[in-house]
Amino acid sequence: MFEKILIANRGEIALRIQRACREMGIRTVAVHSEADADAKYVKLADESVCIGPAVSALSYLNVPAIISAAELTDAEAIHPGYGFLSENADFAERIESSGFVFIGPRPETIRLMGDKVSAKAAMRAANVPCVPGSDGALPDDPEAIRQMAQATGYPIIIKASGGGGGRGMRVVHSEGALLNAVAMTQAEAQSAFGNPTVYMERYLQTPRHIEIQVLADQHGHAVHLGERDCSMQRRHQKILEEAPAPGLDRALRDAIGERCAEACRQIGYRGAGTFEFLYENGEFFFIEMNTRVQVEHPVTELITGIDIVQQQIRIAAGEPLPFTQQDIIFRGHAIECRINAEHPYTFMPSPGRISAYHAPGGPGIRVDSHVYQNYVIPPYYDSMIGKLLAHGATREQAIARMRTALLEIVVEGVNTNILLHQDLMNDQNVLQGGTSIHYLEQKLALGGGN
Ligand code: MV4
Repeated sequence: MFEKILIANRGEIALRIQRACREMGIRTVAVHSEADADAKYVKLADESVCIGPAVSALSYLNVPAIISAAELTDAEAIHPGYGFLSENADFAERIESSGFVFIGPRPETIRLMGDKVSAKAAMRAANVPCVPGSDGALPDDPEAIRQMAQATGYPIIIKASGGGGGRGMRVVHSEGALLNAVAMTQAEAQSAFGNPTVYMERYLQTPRHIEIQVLADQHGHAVHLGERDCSMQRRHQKILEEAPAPGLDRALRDAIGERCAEACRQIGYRGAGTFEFLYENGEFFFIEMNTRVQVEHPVTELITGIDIVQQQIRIAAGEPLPFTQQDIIFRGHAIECRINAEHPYTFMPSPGRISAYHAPGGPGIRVDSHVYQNYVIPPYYDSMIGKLLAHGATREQAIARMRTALLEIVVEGVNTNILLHQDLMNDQNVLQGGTSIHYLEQKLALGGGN
């Protein structure tokens, strides 16, 4: 096992990784920007290195500075967390060519999944069900595009191969708008991603966003840890996640989960990963794969009892998975509320000093956060200041516990979305479960009430 890991991230996930390391007896190196120098999680690490000024491009995205910090501190492996450089194949490659271990998939796998056309092709080849469409890059011939759209059936969606996470997409409702939409998406893709390649899919109108968590070791073993329902989102920012997905048939979950695990074996996947699906009328359609640990991973940890970050580290160190699929038992229900420093209904970010802070507790409650009273939220990074999770024997119990925790939690001095979460935990449609990806935006457009 590694003796020392460098954590190339900040905030709650830097603390989360540090906790996993400490539990395993691994020393940690925190790298931080000038804006994060005084954060308690930085002081809590065994060593810390300032890697640049506040702006991310010069610090958390500064590859030479991070590799220098690993050399300086004699770290053996680098954990990238989520966001920042976590899905940057060049970063993973530079780490490995500098003699360190990247805690994540092989660079070629990151590259394969970063290109959405090649990701879909690989998944289709591995028998993972995909959204019907062009099955590859769109051709140049306008007539061929027209026929493809006709065969796919309107409405369709044009997506940039270099995009993902909601960037570079355009819905087309009829043939008259087709060729212009393709040209516009290509032009945007070229300027945003340096790659004009676009592809076509049937547009699903009211799907849910359900994702499958997987773990794969370097010895050909892979398992799935079930699904998470992440449909509650606004502008591609998830706000609440839960597992299991309400109303999803257990046999269907096992079947799609096993397809994902088998796909991992086929492509030689390594580490933790997430298969993103759209789910509509009882059918799963693969859209993208994420090759990092996700914000919402604790929801899965709560229902499986498996520490996903520890498993990432063990896999990177070459250990075999310590369990098989049959050993994985799903217990109860878990919900996560992302706590953001922002206005609950306008979503305007609200950085600044947290003047009063009280973390909730009690049975089934977990708080993943790096903040504390008098912590100053810097204005340079995203507005998530922590995650509040509730686990219960049933969905009803998890919700009741979450409702209680949302009444206990105190975060003063900045605006937060706690009120929105309180509202959601009393919303009849949320209580029923199974709302689509459009639910929150529709609810907010109606004025936020029930
Ligand atoms: C779609 C779709 C409907 N049909 N693809 C948005 C994020 C990116 N990962 C894929 N996205 C979508 N792809 C087809 N064929 C609807 C979305 C979508 C969405 C997906 C997941 C979560 C939130 C979303 C919000 C708007 C649109």
